[in-house]
Amino acid sequence: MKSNFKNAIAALTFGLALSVAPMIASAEDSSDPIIIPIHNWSSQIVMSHVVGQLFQKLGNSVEYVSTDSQAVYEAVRQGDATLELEVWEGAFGASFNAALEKGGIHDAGDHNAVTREDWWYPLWTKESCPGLPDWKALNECAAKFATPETGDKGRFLGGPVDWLKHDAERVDALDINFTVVNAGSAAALWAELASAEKTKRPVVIFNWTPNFVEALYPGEFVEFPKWVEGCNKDPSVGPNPDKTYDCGNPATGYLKKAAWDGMKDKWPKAHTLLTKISFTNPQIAEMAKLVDIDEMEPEDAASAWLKANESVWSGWLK
Ligand code: TMO
Repeated sequence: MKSNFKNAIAALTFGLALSVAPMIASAEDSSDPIIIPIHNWSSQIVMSHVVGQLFQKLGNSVEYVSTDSQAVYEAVRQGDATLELEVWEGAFGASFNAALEKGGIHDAGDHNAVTREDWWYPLWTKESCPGLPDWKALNECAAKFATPETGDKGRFLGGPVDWLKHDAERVDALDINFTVVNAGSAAALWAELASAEKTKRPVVIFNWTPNFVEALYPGEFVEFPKWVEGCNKDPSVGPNPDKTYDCGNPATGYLKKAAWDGMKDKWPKAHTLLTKISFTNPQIAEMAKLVDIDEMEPEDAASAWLKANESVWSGWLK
């Protein structure tokens, strides 16, 4: 009786092994390169290389492609890029949602990180404009932020145009006495900050967290009317009944990963790894720091980060 039972189990196990084997064989990842899009801020570039190097540890090949940070959602939807590692709610939530609605892209899970992207000032700015962080103080102090370029209006130095596209609409909707000037690169924002620091000149620039900036410059975000769902679409939402964008960005935004729907079938192992990946605020700030303060090349920063943080990622490869 007992040995019959054992035989039955053995036969069952053998049968299972036979039927499972082809499934495992078909679950091999394609040898085609996984296309990883790279944008124009350091944490995203370093994180892309960190994850690319993890894919390589699985045996995958990867290719990095420089891509516009809004157009990338359409590229992922079409399978031209395989994934996106930093979907920031404030800057990209709308483009991501639009692509989700069209189909072909999916949410591959949240990072642990909580994000914020908005108008920001280094703390010395408050001495010239003590009503901050309330946004209404910007109007009282506009002249202190004026430059030859902006006349008697204050200057807000925004990021490159592919990040947040609606600063000018917000200025209009909230009737802020400021002009939006877009920086050509993230580096131009940091150069402005370093230059302002020399004479403690008041400045308002675009900034975000997690970032390396918090380790170098204490500062605060301007508090605009709180973000509410629909503020960017429905004029009746927010304090100005006639205009959209009359609110700040989310103060506790998400940071998501996204993937092309076809990734699950073409690179199943890499896709499983992608869904497990989750970075924290300090980890992402560190990735930015390696490039923006330590001046490492992104590839080298990624290798150094992986070497110093094996306990973070080793479990994800199992
Ligand atoms: C998209 N960014 C993180 C620079 O705000």
